[in-house]
Amino acid sequence: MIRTTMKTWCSILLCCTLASGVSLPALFIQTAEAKAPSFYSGLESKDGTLPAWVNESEASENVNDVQSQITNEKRQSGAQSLLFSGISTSVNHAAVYNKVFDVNIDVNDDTTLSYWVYPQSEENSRSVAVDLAFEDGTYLHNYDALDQHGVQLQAKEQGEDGALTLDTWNFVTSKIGSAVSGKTIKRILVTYERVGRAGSYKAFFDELQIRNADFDPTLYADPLLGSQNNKLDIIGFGGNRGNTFPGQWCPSG
Ligand SMILES: [Ca+2]
Repeated sequence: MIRTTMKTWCSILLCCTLASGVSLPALFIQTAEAKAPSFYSGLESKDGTLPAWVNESEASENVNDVQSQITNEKRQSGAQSLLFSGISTSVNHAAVYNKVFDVNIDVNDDTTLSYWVYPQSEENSRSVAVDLAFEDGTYLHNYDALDQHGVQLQAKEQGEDGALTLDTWNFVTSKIGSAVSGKTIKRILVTYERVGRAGSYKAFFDELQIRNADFDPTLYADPLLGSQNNKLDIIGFGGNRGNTFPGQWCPSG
């Protein structure tokens, strides 16, 4: 009787394994990997990873009234994001580098940097990016790290290329390991740099993450996947996908 019962349970277990074995292991591995970014902040109090510096520039040229602070004015997910704004006073060159997060992250070949950015209203607002300060004194903008569109992940290049759409959330990701593997990240910054246009800029950043695993963030930021992402319970890819890629995309989630 006991043997019959055990055989029955074993058969049921085997059937379940065979029925689900094709997808579950892959799903489990990818989900577990995705849940462990080396760095993540949605700028929410519950995250536990909040800015170490507020409104603090470590380099600036021809930019006044610079702010980099948490706000509830816009958000890609949760209730808050990081406001980054200022006023360029020069039609020549203007740039500012504001430090935000204090970190200690080793970069390997597979490391990716990802974030959402909302450039608001003014053309100057496109000329923003997340930057990284390394232990050796160099910055990510010194290297040829490219975003998913092939544009250098540097504020000036992001603005000149026009890859960022105004007044909506844009997802930006770069496999920075291809350019800066072996370095150690000490600070995460937000930057503005523009040539030839004075005036104000204002942008919001949310869902910053750095991942050291072989992982393609674009798979999870694609609004076509919609609620499927939420079912996978992967953090760092935002909650308002319906507004991420207006025009060329048709959100389903
Ligand atoms: Ca947020």
